[in-house]
Amino acid sequence: MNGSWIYEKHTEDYGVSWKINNILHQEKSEYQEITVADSETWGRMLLLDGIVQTTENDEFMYHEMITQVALHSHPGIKNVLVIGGGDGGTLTQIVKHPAVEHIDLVEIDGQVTEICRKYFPGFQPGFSDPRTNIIIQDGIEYVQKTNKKYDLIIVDSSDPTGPAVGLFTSSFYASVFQTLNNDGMMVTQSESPIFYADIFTSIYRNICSAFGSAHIYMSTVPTYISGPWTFTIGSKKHDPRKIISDRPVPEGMKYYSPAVHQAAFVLPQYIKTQLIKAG
Ligand code: AG3
Repeated sequence: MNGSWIYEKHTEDYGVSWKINNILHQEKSEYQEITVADSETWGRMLLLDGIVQTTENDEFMYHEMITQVALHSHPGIKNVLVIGGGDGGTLTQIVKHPAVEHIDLVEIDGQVTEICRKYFPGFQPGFSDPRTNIIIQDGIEYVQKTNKKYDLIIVDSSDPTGPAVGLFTSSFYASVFQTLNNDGMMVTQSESPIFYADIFTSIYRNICSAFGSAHIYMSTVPTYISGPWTFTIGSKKHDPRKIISDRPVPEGMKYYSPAVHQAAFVLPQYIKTQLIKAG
């Protein structure tokens, strides 16, 4: 296959086309169709059930932001749990912090991890770090059953269809709350505020009801439906908007900086209105 297009359909009247050079891998796992494509503009791309999950060239805009904000606002992060994130991009950001002692990554689909290890060399540092422990299991079941407690839980899921549906419910956030230490923090990717407006507001409501409050911040990810992307934090104690001063920013950040950290919590008016309407 040479120079063909992948069409990513989002709604009845909106879709995106990606010109790709090559399909490097495609298979149907127990849970989903996994595709690794090679494109001129975005480099290698991972698609699950036809939806772009990450690309070599803009992954930093997502992975730095889903990790570094919490890692720079919680002063005592030693044990981290990542739910989803089987591509290794989130892991690769976390291991940049020497203060982190242990990371459990719970991914439902072992094939995603296998394939990404092979095709995304940029995510190798996360997989090969001795502090990383990969568990192939349903994240919902894991937080219901585990006796372990974490300082930080990151939910790096795909959209709320297929295996990820349960990761957006209030009962899941209640289990996450239970699985955190007394000053623990959680962050989840919370979708496009435009194309997933209902999900985005329901995540906010559900995290508020589990944690008493929730904090939203944003990034822009060109390869996710139209760009604007949200993250939502539930925190038992620490204010995620306050940057701790004694944790150095890892070298080589391409998106995150303390100034970006602060600015990311400033929400556009249309989003504030959405949240007010949602109650
Ligand atoms: N995490 C978020 C993917 C969301 C993509 N959604 C979309 N394009 N409609 C993917 C895993 C990255 N580590």
